[in-house]
Formats: sequence, C-alpha cells, structure tokens
Amino acid sequence: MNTENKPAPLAIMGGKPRFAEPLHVGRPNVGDKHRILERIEGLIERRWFTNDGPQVREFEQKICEITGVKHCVTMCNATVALEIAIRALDFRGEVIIPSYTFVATAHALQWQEITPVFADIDASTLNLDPGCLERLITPRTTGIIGVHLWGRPCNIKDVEAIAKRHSLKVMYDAAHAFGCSDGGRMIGNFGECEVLSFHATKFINSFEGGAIVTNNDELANKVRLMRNFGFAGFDRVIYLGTNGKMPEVCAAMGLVSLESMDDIVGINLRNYEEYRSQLRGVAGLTLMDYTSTDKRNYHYVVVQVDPSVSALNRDELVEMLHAENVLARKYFWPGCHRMQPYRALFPNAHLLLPNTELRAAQLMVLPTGQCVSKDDIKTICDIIGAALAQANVVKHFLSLRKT
Ligand code: T4K
Repeated sequence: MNTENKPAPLAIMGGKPRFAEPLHVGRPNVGDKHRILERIEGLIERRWFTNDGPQVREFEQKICEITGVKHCVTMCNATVALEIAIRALDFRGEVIIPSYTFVATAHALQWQEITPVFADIDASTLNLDPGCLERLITPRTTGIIGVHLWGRPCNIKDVEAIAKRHSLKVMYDAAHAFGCSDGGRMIGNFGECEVLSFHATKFINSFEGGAIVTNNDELANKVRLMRNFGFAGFDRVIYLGTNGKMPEVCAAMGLVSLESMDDIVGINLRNYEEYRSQLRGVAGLTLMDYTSTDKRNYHYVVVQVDPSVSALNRDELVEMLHAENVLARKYFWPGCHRMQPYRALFPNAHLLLPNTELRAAQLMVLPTGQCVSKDDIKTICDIIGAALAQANVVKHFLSLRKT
C-alpha cells in the first residue's frame, strides 16, 4: 500500500488519540514503594552508598538463590557486564553473535576492538541458528555469545556442541531471561557465564543494573576484581580493571523488585493471555508463543505481522498505534548489521542474514507489565482490529477501481 492510499490514524474520539497518556513498552515494574523508601532511608543512615555494600551483597545472594548459580557479581549495567565478561574470557579476534539482538551485544565487543560476526537466526525461534553459526567459524574465532531473546533460551545444546567441536568458549547475553529456565535448569547456569540486565525496562529492575552469573570460581574472582579497578584490598591493585560497580540504591530497588517477582510474572502472563485471546483469528498477526514446560517471565509481547496476509504491514500498524498513543516498538529493527558502525564495516552482511532481515521487518513489541490493564489491552487490540478493517475496505475499493 503506498502512502497516498494509507488510511488516516483512527483518532476515533474527536481526533484525539484513544489513550490520553502514552502507553509505553518498557514502563518499569515497581515493587512496594514503602519498602523501597525504607531501604533507601537505611542506606542513607548507614552512609554506605557504593563499593560492595550490604544491599549489593544481599541482592547478589538473592540472585544466586533464585538461579541456583554459585556466583553473582552485580554491575552498573548489563553492557558493562558484557564488556567485562568478554575481557575476562579473553575473547579476541572474532566472536559470533546473532545480529538480531539489542545493539549492546555487538557494541560490547566492538568497544574492545573485537569483531562481532553476525549469524542469522532461526525464523521460528528467533534465536541463533546453530547451522549458520558453525559456517561462520574461522581461525580468528575465539568465542560465541548466544542471546536468549525475549527470555526464550537459545538452542544451548547445539551451540555448546559446536563450541566444543571447535574449542571455543561460550557465554550468554541473558539480559531478557532472568527467572527463565531451559530443560529445568535456571538460566544463569549455562556457558562460561551469563549476563543479566536489571535495567528499568526489564522484568526485574534496579533502576540501572546488570550482573555476571557463573559457576566458575576463578572467573567470578576475576570479574569481581575487574569491576573495581582491580583492587584486592586497601591500596592493592593486582589486575587491570574499571568501574563497573552497582550502587547501593540500585541494589535496594532490585531487592524490593525481587519481592514482587511472582506477582510480576502473574501480571505479565495475564496480559499475554489477554493479548492472545484478543488477537486470536486476526489475519496475518501471530503472537510469539511461550509454550514450554520451562519457566518464562512473559516480559515481552511480540507480534509478527505477515504483510502477505495482513492488510497493513508492521510499520503501518506501528504508525497507527503511535497515533493512538500506544508506543509499540520495532525491536530489534533493523538488526545490528544495519546499524553503525557495522553497516559501514560490513556492507554486505545482510546477504547472509535472510531470516534476520525478514523478522526485523515483521515484528513489533506491545506494551505490558504492571502499568497495562486488561481494558488497555482490549483497547489496543480494538485499535489494531479497526485499523486492519479500515485498510481492508480501502484495499477492496482500490481493487474495484482497477477492474
Ligand atoms: N542485551 C540485550 C539483549 C538487551 O536487550 C539489552 C538492553 C542489553 C544487552 C543491555 O542492557 P543494559 O546495559 O541496558 O542493562 C531499552 C533499554 O534501555 C535497554 O536496557 C534494553 N535492552 C532495550 C531492549 O530497551 P531503548 O533504547 O529502547 O530505550 P528507551 O529509552 O527507548 O526506553 C524504552 C521504553 O521504555 C520507552 O518507551 C520509555 C520506557 N521507559 C524507559 C525508562 C528508562 C519508561 O517508561 N521509564 C523509564 O524509566 O533501550
């Protein structure tokens, strides 16, 4: 459909958007406000604000309990955690990652002059395609970073078998996958280590924050040193390091978020089921499924728009939703390989990434979490339904004009 024939935004209520206030993807989930303020008051009283304080230790302990992982080393954010993990594992040369991820996965390598080599995804799982991954291994490859996109674990078994065959190390970007499991084992326990994100927009948030989780004692000691300038005690620097520390106030927020973890999963699941029931039967729209016996956090509602069936394509639907103040997102369009500096460095990368290109043009993420009610979801789905119906009418008239 060209721009000329595109139906106008619905703006049903006298030209005003259906939602007076924007409905965001990534609106933070917040635990008990009084408990947060209590903890903040406590840390102010103690005058211990950062540098491995008691709240950080408690938060790390809780993450270990939930994931069953031996070590949790919190960080100021997941991007720095990725950078530190990559360095600690001595990755260099080339490291294979999916292009279909948040750009932080690629930047964490490029920032350290390691070349991210972009592998394609499986069109159905949306995660790293192991077959494609193996074809990209060269003598310069030192590692693989799998991404558990939207909290659905990548094909860990195949990725690790390939890594073993080629003597490569594997770590995982598990930014979306806290609280999820694979084959009954909690995410956090796979590869050399896994990186979690506790950014404001994540399932569990600590305002900003991240963590490296690992069962490897040596690696845990190393990343602990690296996040604090390499200090092993007063005036004793024994390693190259940076400042990757999580402040106490962030750990306080994270701890209270954890107390509401089950409630948040419940709300996410309720919202997901509501979207599923409202969108059932809408031609060309498929809701990404979470069907699995494993644990999921249901934090992302991802819809695939098939333009050969749907009257509107993904971009047109997102535009419609924005006009109604529903700020749906095109995560992770256009794929890292089409972002700078990778686009300039690897101008032909798209030729090897057909599934990434396909899905990056088809997927949209819809609002969920504590701030989204069942009624909101009904309205969002009504907007989608009305926009598609309107587009179908326009299409029909255009086809009549042609005949
Ligand atoms: N690996 C993966 C696979 C990731 O997805 C991410 C981050 C990382 C690594 C790195 O983790 P961190 O270093 O961030 O810990 C957002 C987040 O900033 C980012 O953490 C997240 N992934 C990514 C998927 O989403 P943007 O650029 O989309 O953020 P922005 O500013 O557009 O915010 C998203 C939406 O959330 C907006 O509609 C507004 C809403 N929002 C945001 C914040 C911060 C709020 O309502 N309140 C808020 O406080 O990246």
